[in-house]
Amino acid sequence: MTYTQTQDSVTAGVPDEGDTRRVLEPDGSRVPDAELDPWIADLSPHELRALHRDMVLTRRLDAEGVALQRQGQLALWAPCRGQEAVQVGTAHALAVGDFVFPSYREHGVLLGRGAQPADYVLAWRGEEHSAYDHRTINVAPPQIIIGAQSLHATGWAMGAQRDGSTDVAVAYYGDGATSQGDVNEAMVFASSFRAPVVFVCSNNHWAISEPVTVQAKYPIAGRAPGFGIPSLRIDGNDALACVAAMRWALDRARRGEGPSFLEAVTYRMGPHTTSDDPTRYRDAAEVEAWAQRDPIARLEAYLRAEGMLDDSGMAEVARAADALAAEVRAACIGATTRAPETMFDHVYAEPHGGVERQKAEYTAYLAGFEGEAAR
Ligand SMILES: Cc1ncc(C[n+]2csc(CCOP(=O)(O)OP(=O)(O)O)c2C)c(N)n1
Ligand SMILES: [Mg+2]
Repeated sequence: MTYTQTQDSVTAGVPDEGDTRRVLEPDGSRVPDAELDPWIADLSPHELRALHRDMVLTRRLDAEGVALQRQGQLALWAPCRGQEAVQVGTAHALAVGDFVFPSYREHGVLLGRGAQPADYVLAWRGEEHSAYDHRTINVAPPQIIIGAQSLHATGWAMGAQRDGSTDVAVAYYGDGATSQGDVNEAMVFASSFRAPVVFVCSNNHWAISEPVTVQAKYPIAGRAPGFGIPSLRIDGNDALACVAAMRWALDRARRGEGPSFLEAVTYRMGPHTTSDDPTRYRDAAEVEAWAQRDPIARLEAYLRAEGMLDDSGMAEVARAADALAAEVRAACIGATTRAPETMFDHVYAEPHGGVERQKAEYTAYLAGFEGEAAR
């Protein structure tokens, strides 16, 4: 199973939705896919409801992140609204020992890995060098350098391979990242060494203000086979397709078949970050069209039609989402802000003359402001 573009879509240009694989239509109706279906046949009603619940929780916590930034409690937030299915669906397929190398937008992946309330916000508040202990949830710090995590994931995977483990590394990045050298170099290495790594590209149609059509004249999933890496182009707003594709990719990696590439076609409903105003560069009509393909409403419609979710179940999920948001807010506001000069403290494990000098200079600089607040 790998992505191949049809002649029709080649002549029509980059296909948007036409050739994505899905098992749920936007209205929630189930459609068969002979290759994806076996990977999700065992999903119990409990697991299906958990997928829905985690997506609702992700959306709620994302809204809280935006609100906290607007209220001056966070320096920045990168919203993930609209991308909940690919994040929650792929994370659901992971095993405990797998290791995730995320971008800055993967709040739903963190949730799927068991993040604690503070884990979502401390880095964006500037409180710690990293937001969490990466060994607790097997997630590397959120990567800001576009695409760099693809190399880290590939290196980790090559290490796991040499250890004889069946753990898999996963790199999450965006459509824009696929233009970076790092991502392409990672794919060459992963392919050459058959590294147990899955590349998950969330094609949310925009790299800040750059539309994906500028960077990709050919579907992104279609590039991977050129590296010798099988790929799938899936509907990134179909949580079940995301679980299925991820299980396929993880299984290949665990059986020693090497890397896989998933292009999840989705849409960034909000701004790039809280510093961005997308109305300056994109049409409201485009956003509205994608609102009709909402990932949460889609799974909800399916679960309701199957009798697995009702109003009281929905109300319970909404309460859980509000409770999580309250915990995240409390963890954010209650964080102990350390003195600015402590940022020099853990650069090296042992004392370092250069860092000590910088710390002394910076402390003297801060002392120059003493008494300012009183004036
Ligand atoms: C190496 C590097 N170049 C440029 C930037 C600035 N930058 C931050 S986000 C971004 C766009 C990334 O787009 P995409 O990969 O599609 O991910 P998305 O933000 O849409 O999730 C850019 C260019 C950066 N952080 N790192
Ligand atoms: Mg993007």
